[in-house]
Amino acid sequence: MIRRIGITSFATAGGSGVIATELGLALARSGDYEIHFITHAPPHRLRHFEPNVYFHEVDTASYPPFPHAPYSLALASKMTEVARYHKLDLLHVHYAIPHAASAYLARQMLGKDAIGVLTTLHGTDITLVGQDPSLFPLTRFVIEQSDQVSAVSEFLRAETERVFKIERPIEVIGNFVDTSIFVPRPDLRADNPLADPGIPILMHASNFRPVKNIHRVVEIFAAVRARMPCRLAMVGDGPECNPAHRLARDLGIEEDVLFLGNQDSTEELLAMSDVLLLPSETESFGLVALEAMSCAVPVVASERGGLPEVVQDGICGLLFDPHDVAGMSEAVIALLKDPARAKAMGEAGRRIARERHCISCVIDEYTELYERTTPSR
Ligand code: GMT
Repeated sequence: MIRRIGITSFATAGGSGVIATELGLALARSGDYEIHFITHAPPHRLRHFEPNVYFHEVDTASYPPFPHAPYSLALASKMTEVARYHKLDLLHVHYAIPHAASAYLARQMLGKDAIGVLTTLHGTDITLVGQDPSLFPLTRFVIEQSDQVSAVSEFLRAETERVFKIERPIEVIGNFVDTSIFVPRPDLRADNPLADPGIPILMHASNFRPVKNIHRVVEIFAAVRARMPCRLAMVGDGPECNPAHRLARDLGIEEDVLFLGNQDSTEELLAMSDVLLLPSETESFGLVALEAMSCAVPVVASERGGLPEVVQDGICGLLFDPHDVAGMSEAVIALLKDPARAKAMGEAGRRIARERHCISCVIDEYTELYERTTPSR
């Protein structure tokens, strides 16, 4: 019997939206699921028509007395409507705030027809946003009220329990990567459009929020650039983009830093790079690190959060305190000067991605959780 799942996430390029969309697509392709994306815009990775996949756009009414358009309420209404008319079996919401709150409200509105709610915690919903005093009680409430809860790393589970004093069970289901799309590309490396032949590429990809420590990326690059020719490619956009631009100019390395903005083909860009830099203040999982590993690119990253669960230190990457610019730049220089070691690390990363973090490795964990997700009242 086909199961009908409503999936809500942010529709932007961030990791939680990517995981939500790719999971929905994989479930729909299995033939056992009908997927209804309920989001503010078409999900970023929903590029083609796929059978068994539907998109329901949330319309937000703006009206003069409202200080802000009430998106969370419009989302709850849409979830209720879609659940009723498409006979959904459950709602799977990604990122606690506001999605789990809207799902809670939808479940109440459905009354005797209530469906189960699975909430997947992704990171900043727990480590940053949810801890804002204005949202703390609501975040705790919706985690308690969801029928099932999952977190993307052991770190995030422990942090959720510690910060919110949560005692209910939280399943850990890590991020995954499509290892047939994120592949090593010797063809792109040989004829690299990002730099002249023989010039190594350092890459950073994120949403350029303060938590990503973007200034450290530029400083690490400046230290490496002072010792050898190389280029830095910055993929993505966000509030720290302009300050990073200024810093690159102030450090006199502007000409070697490419700010590429948001790009669709992360898989190609990562495959063109020699090292991925991810010195985040914290990172619940670090999907882009996994995507780089799948492309056989070594990772120099922060040792914080869930990153050590993904990037095995010394095996497929090197981990440091996120403010250790000297340590990270020396590590990058050592890797660039020792191609055999960089290659071995890249190959180890790809092996780990394939063995532990491929979609088929995690899809059963989600479907088992779906089977257990029935409304609690
Ligand atoms: O990294 C971001 O700020 C985006 C954020 C999101 O919600 O899209 O990413 C979080 O979720 C990803 C998918 O589970 C994780 O891989 C990222 O590590 C996590 N970001 C942080 O914890 C900072």
